[in-house]
Amino acid sequence: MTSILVLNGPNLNLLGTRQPEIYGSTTLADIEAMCHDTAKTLGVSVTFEQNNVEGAMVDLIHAARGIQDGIILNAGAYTHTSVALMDAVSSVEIPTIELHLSNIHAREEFRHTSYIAKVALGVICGFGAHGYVLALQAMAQHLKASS
Ligand code: CA2
Repeated sequence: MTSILVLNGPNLNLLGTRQPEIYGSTTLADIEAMCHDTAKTLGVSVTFEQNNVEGAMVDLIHAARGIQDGIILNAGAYTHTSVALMDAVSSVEIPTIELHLSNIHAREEFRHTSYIAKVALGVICGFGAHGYVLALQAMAQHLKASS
């Protein structure tokens, strides 16, 4: 079965508890449940992870090699700073969709830069928690078309 890693970065464990005006009131546990429901309808399997540590995220991306067919990556603030995550994504050669809850281009200037976008298949942002559903649909479609 096609398997997709959904990897979330720093502070996303706080979703639904603070700043609902920016990130909504859905918790990460709600999003995980949505991803598993969506995966079921798409006929794929999802592994859902969150980590606050950049190096641990690099390790999770490396561990996906040969196991996961696609990665959906909300790297949080590391999106805008991490050459290490960019290199990890390009080294494993697994199609990766960059995902954000908020529209990073409508926010502060420093959020307009993404190291992940340079090596990503595509980018989805601004649709809140529904973005995870959109990203899973897009990845499942991409993997089907390229198999
Ligand atoms: O919009 C997104 O998904 C972001 O990746 C979220 C990151 C931010 O640094 C990116 O620029 C865009 C921040 C995640 C922080 O999540 C919180 C959730 C609730 C309360 C505080 C932070």
